[in-house]
Amino acid sequence: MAKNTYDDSSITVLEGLEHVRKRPGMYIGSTDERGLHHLVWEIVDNAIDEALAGYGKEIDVTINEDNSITVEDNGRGVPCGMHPTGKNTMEIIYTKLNAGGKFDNNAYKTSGGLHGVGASVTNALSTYMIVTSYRDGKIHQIKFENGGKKVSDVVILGETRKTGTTVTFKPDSEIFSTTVYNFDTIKTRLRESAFLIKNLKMVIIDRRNGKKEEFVYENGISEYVAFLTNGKKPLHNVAYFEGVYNVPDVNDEIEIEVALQFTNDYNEKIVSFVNNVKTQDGGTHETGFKSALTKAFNDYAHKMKLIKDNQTLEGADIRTGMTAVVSVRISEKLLEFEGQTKGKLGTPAAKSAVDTILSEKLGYFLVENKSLSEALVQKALKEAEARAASRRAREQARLDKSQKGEKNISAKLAPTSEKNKEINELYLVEGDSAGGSAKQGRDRRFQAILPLRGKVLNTEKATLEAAMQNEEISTMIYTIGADYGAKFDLKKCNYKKIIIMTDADDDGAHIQVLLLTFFFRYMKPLVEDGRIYLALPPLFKITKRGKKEEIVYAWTNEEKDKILKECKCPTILQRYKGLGEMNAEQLWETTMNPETRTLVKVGIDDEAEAENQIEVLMGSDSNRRREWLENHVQFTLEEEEGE
Ligand code: 2B7
Repeated sequence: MAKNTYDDSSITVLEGLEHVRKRPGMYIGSTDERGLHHLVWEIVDNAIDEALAGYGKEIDVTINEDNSITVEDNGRGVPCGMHPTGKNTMEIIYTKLNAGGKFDNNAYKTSGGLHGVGASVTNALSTYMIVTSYRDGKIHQIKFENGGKKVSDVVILGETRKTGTTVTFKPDSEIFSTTVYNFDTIKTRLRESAFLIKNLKMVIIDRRNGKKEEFVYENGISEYVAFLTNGKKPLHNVAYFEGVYNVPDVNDEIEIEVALQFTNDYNEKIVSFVNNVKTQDGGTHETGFKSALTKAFNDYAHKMKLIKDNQTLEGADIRTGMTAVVSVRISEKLLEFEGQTKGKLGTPAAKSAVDTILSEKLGYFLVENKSLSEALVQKALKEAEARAASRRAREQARLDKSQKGEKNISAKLAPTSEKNKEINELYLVEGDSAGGSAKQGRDRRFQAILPLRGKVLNTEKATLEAAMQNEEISTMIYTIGADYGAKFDLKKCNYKKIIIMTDADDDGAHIQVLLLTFFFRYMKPLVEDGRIYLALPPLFKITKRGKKEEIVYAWTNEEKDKILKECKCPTILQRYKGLGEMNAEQLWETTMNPETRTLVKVGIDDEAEAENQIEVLMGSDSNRRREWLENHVQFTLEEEEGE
């Protein structure tokens, strides 16, 4: 190379990082909260790769008071010798885009092939970055500022006996719409990595408030599954399978790990990973997993004569109530991703790998655990029956009612006039009269109304068969159009929002809870995806009788008092006892018009806690319920407002 290489390359380096600043979205997806956290993942992934290479057991992430981040590992320390370009290797790693490849030598890179863009991107989008390498007995440090501009060359700060790397950076507020880090987001991600890499200790410290949490799991994904099913009633201890698959025709192998557990509920949850990165949309490894599961159960059921030769168990029926984690490790050269967000594994050999290894090992497992296996086969059969019963019940109800000339409940559905799953809303409305007003008041283009009669079935107490034969329940499943349990498919859901609209009284609250229980038990992804809402009808209507009559609404006592106090003219106060007291126009204006209504989005803060509360509050053990209420609810007498 010519003598002026140094100058030439320093110019391209600058251009590289400047391009990152110009088009951050191209490198980190977005400049919102997600992008902000991406900066952390880039740095942490390098520390994880170092641990995977066999160096370092602990990674600490600190959110500093000023929302800068410090990541620390105890690996070998970033190399800090001279690079052939004449620059220090530390400088290259943090200023050159995708400097990766040249330095790493582990087979399965954490972020390889996925979104991994390298630590230099974090540097480019930070107001400063300080990298310290503890290596060869010395402390080496380099500093950057203003989007990756080197402050000075690597300096030796002193001697040390430890090894490892520390990186501190502060995201640039000119790039990001927010620069406030979220403890829970980082915590969840670190915990996930700790589950995937046995014995790796992950620590998060929040200097803004002194919070600190540590995660380390010697049983890896088995503990992950136990964590996910915590609070549910498990039917057995977590089962764990692992193996190495030799990929035919190429000199390469795929490592697989699967952990699974069945519980007595109706949801299916499969979480999958490739090289420790979550595959949001599944892919070939998940396909291989499902295929092995279906095969192994059918083989077993046939062999043990639990089903007839010509009968088969359907995969979704088997998977009902199952929680599984599938983790595969694949070399970079076999990695293929699909889909717009690259969240789906495409590598064909990954299907064979999981399918082959799991078919064999699960086959042994089923034979070794006969009573469990038989119970699971019976559970799958029951599931199939319930599905058929649900179909029959809907059909029968339709026939019965059409004979009597009555309208069947699905006929009570007022559908939307336009078919657009991306915006359509389904209102589940308590009672026929409110249903009538809602039908009149709605915007029929995108709002569908399903009136529900009386109390909804308590799905926590009812058997699966009873639930599926219940007209309201089966109609909701049918109307939503995405099936339930293991067969539930969010993509098929006909509505963007499902809105529960009840009276603002005790009965209304009860119906809300019953419906939420149903969604939580049978269609949990709807809740997780944030599609379930509660409508908030106003409590008061205030008619101001000034020169011109004006009607205003209040949602709380405070609001009402304020309106009454501030109004200079006579008023008429009406307390709404139910939705039925509102006419169509009022219902639209206060509760259904997207411009003026208030909706509460239902979410799950703490999965295990939610499980437990539903079981205690909705289940059949009245002692536990009483105990919980005594410990958690303070009964106070609230002064009833004059009407
Ligand atoms: C692909 C690049 C980024 N790297 C090494 C070696 C160790 C090492 C790193 C690191 C994040 C925050 C604390 C390899 C790899 C660069 O080459 S990066 N440790 N930790 C890290 O970034 N932590 C390495 C071979 C021999 N000796 C050291």
